[in-house]
Amino acid sequence: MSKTIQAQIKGMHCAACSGRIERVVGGMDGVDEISVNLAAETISMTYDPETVTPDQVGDRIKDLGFEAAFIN
Ligand code: 9UX
Repeated sequence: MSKTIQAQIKGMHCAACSGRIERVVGGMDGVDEISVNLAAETISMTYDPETVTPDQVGDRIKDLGFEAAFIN
């Protein structure tokens, strides 16, 4: 059963940033869908909690140079 959550992203200021997050997170195992809202600096992500956790996604986002705070 997939879950959908949102995160606030710190440090995402242009379309290259959002594209990088979209591509890298979208390529992670267990991530079904990600959409990035550059203006709001948020992401919405649908994922399989048996395969990947928000913490793991947050770490990957951190590797890219951003901070992710999951909201729910
Ligand atoms: Mo844009 Mo993002 O010039 O790390 S790529 S702000």
